[in-house]
Amino acid sequence: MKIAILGGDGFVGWPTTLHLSDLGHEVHIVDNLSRRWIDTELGVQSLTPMDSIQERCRIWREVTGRQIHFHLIDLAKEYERLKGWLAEHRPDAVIHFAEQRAAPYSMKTDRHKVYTVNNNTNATHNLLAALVETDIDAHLVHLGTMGVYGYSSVGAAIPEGYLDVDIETLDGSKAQQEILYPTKPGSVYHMTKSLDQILFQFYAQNDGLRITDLHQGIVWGTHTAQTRRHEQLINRFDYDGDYGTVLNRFLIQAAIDYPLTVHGTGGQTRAFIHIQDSVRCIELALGDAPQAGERVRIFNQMTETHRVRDLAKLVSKLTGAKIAWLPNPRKEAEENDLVVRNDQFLALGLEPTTLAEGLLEEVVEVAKRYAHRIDRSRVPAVSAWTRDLAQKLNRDPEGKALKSVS
Ligand code: NAD
Ligand code: USQ
Repeated sequence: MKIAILGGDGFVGWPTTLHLSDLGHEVHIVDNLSRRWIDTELGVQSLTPMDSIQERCRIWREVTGRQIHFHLIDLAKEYERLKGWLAEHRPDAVIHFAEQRAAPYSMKTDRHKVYTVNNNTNATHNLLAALVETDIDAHLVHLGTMGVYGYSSVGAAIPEGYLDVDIETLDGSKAQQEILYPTKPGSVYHMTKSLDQILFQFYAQNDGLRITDLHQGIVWGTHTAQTRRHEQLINRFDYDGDYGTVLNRFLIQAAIDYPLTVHGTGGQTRAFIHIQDSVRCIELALGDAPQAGERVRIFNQMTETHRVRDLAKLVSKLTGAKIAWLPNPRKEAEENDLVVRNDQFLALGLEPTTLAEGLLEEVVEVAKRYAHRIDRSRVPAVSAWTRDLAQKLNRDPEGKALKSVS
């Protein structure tokens, strides 16, 4: 297949690109490299040294003989170029990772909120409109988030996207409807993924676009089978307070002897998936495309759920790291249960990678190797969801005063 990977320079996009190229597909990365610019804005860098995208593609060709093509396009701002690119290349499938994906970054200031909404909703809508306009029948696979469901627990498992409801009609009988599971996003970033869902619903129904939306949990780990093949193929690894995600953060914190930054009681339960399983799920979703006219196919892309404090205790037991119990900068439930259905990927053959000690240790090893690249002052999460929370958040785990970086 000819596959366009939008956002293929990112943390999940790059290993997916390598995985699909390894399987023999013709792969084209389309990316505006905005994530690299955001590192510059924030004054941080990936824990792992990332080469330029062109150099990464050159190394892949040297190692495997396979070519990955790179195209610099801003999906949110360059509609005509995107349309022209699609018309010229006519991909069989499009995988859409190209959004601003950090909840804390999206909540930093009003400017960051505006950027995240403009970037994410325009990128998605431009893509949909361009697919219709160019009359390309590509399977669109989008990376969404478990966060659209809001982690609420009413004592029932979260289904895969849709909910059957009974509605009382005017004559008092019951009408049945299948609706999108009610969204309850917890950040501006998560809100953009909820908006994406509506855009997909409309274009599938109106134009027959074939769309799969993958509601993914928190991705952890760093290496995949392909990124291990050469040190210059190494994946991005975010550790900072905005882009670093909880389990990967705990693992690098343990590696540099930094107290594990648990927000609040650590009673938040979240869904997780290892990066190797994430790329495998995308392969599985590609092989199971909907027909034109079908509703959007929604999968929950996660393999297990964990409570934040349990992860901290696990990492502490494994490494001896101390745990810091910090005021939570986010407005979120202190404690929640989370039960999630993921039957569809299991039925397609996903064999979940769980929190095996070996893989946790692998991340700690990577972090130790590149520990000299870590700026400890960038570890704390300084982005607060409300003004009140910002006032409470004034000390980092090492006792230094915190300031919000804008
Ligand atoms: P990332 O930030 O590392 O990668 C996103 C890529 O998209 C970057 O290379 C960036 O330059 C590019 N991009 C952003 N806006 C663009 C635009 N307007 N035009 C062109 N390129 C643009 O993110 P990631 O961690 O690889 O996540 C990829 C996708 O998966 C995101 O949509 C995210 O919401 C979703 N997701 C990620 C996680 C996770 O834990 N990392 C979990 C669930 C879902
Ligand atoms: N947390 C801590 N300490 C930390 C960092 C986070 O206790 O140092 C807590 C947070 O308060 C939150 C939980 O851990 O309760 C998860 O935070 P996170 O930063 O790991 O994940 P989140 O902000 O939800 O976002 C990440 C990705 C996003 C993706 C989402 C999937 O950045 O792109 O959509 O995970 S999900 O969480 O399932 O919605």
